Amino acid sequence: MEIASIKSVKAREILDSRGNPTVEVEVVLVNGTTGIAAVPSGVSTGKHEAVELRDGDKSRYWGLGVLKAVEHVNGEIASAMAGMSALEQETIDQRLIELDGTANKARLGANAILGTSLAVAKAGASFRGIPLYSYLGGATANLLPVPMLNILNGGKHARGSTDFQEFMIMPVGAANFNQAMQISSEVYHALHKVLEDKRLSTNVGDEGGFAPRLPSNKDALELILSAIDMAGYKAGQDLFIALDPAASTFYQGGKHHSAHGKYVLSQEGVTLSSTEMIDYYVKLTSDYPVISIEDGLAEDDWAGWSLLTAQLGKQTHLVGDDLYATNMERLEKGIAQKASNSILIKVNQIGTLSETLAVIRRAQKAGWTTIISHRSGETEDTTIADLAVASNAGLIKAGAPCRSERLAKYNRLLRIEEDLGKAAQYPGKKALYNLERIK
Ligand code: 2PG
Ligand code: MG
Repeated sequence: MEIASIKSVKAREILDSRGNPTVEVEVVLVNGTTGIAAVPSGVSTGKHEAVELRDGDKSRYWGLGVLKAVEHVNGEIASAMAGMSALEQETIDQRLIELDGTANKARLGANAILGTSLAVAKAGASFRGIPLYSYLGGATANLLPVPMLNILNGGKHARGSTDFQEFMIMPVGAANFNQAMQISSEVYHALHKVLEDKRLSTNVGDEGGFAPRLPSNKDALELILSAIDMAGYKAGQDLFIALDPAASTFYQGGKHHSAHGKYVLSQEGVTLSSTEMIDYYVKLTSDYPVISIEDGLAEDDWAGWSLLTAQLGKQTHLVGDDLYATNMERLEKGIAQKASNSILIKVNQIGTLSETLAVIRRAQKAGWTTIISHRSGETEDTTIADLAVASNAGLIKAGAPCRSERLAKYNRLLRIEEDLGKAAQYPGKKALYNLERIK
């Protein structure tokens, strides 16, 4: 047997940042090299995502246990992987897909499959004696991403706050990633002060951003502008604002005929049609330095997405998250219908590293931008930081500069920047290269 062959694969149930069970996988090669990876988990999950297998046994963890997925790794998956080379990621991932045999990884569980896929990649990198980002991206992987930091949480991540799920800052004016984190942390702490001064809550939501009770999304934007100003920066120059309304979470009815569905902003007390929702964004982007809107419309409102892109696509990133679910077929449909100009990438939406990389490459080929993303339920695993550099994505979203499961990713990027030394590049505004107002 080759020394890079897989000797054993073992999974265990660990807990994520919300205290819910998730899968961790450990791969050991014949020469003793190991790779370990933990799987993230979302709460505003799209319906087109690969299936996260949960036990449903109400006597444990309110039904959220992952012992079945763990069993699948320790049994079927471990047997299939034994003897395969850890250096052939695509062959490994293909084998996992075939073994599962379903279109959405429902049989073995996308959590079981992804944990294995990522752990094999880490073992491979470690076998080669190089960092994961260069193992996956080669010598040209030197682009640090512009971080998109979710400093104000609402929606399903902080009930009682805003209707929109995420309000992010993008420090495009920084000279490098290190400075990007400094600016972001300063603005985050200025926001804390702004909230305190207004006697608003400084408690945080699932992704470490503040979660004050606010009457409207505009109030959140005003607070962030005040914070940017207080920290001594210029909005629209040093920092842009990005939104993830996660519109599928407030979209109601008309499932198959999106034209009949409604967007219900309950905090604001308004109900909007798809076209009215688009008008809302047109107004918002003209009133505020909002450069990016993720999931502005619902996951099956294809007609609305094309309309939104026709109206705002030259000046604003329109990012499909639930819309594409990191799925190649859905991405192809989006490219054909000009449904957006950017895609959010989440490894657990699709379930293997190779499929994720293929989706990133396809989107880049179409001239779109790609944002590597965490989930609201995270662990100390930092794979997505390496993935962002490996794929030259240029953008990452990993939550607020608060809570260690979020900082783990940003801190990993600080180390990568140091490791790359002079070769490291920070794109700044160029990360938004496909927008006319940036050129
Ligand atoms: C999103 C994500 C991450 P969740 O909607 O983009 O911020 O949330 O992981 O809960 O789906
Ligand atoms: Mg989203």
